[in-house]
Amino acid sequence: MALLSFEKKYRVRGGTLIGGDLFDFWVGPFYVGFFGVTTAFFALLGTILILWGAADQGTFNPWLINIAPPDLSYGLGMAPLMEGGLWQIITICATGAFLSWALREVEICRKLGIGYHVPFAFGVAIFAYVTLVIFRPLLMGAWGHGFPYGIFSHLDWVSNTGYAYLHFHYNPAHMLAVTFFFTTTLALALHGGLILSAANPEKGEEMKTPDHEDTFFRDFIGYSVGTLGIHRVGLLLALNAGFWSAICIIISGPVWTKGWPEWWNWWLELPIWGANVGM
Ligand code: UQ2
Repeated sequence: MALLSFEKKYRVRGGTLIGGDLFDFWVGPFYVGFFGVTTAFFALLGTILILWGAADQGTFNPWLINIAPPDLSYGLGMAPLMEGGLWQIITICATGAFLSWALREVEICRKLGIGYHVPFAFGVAIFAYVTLVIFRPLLMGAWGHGFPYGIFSHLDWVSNTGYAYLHFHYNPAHMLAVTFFFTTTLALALHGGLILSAANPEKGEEMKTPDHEDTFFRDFIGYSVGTLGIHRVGLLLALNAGFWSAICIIISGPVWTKGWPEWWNWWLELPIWGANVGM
């Protein structure tokens, strides 16, 4: 079906989660919906507050703008606007915008009758963000544990947080997350390469089929995961990268307060070594 006639067929009312027909329309190519309105509201308000914070800070240099969370002494209370209060409201706006964006994806999925894989995947990214700026600060008793909104300032936060646990690469969940990130790039490189090798031939040559793709990997490693399977593998790898990132930071502080290298002492403390070995 041609794109235009397909869109005419699916661009019908229904499938909304809230608001009935109220915002059930398109603006140009974009579906609006109740959550399109709330996305726009939160994103606009959050952006304006960032610009306000930048003005107060005295720079509009995008590298240097820094919206810092409140001092730890404010605990889980509200802080004055220019002492972390802006960060608190911007965090509410960001979370509101991300959740609205995910729910707008859900409404579009419902209209089309397709699965919820995309909003679910985005939900894992939202989970990782909310873990950093809401769940972990809540568990540690102060909003000041959230990360600052700024390009260099958030890098400083990541570096400082890493050193606070001596060596973050010894965090086992961090190891899993990094491994999933790398494996995701491996899978996407294999998949992108394989598809282009078959489906994007030289001028004058004919496009090859999925059988060619399967056969390449059967010849190569004796196994093909299949054309549907590779997308399942890809989604699984990518979701695990985000998920274990959230786990690796939520356990740093709320569960483990010492250096991460020391966590591995459980290995030395196993009762299988000689009496003169281990701790
Ligand atoms: C494949 C296949 C595809 C693919 C790819 C493979 C025809 C078009 C990339 C090969 C992938 C395998 C063997 C699994 C890789 C697993 C990890 C963890 C990197 O067989 O089917 O479809 O794109």
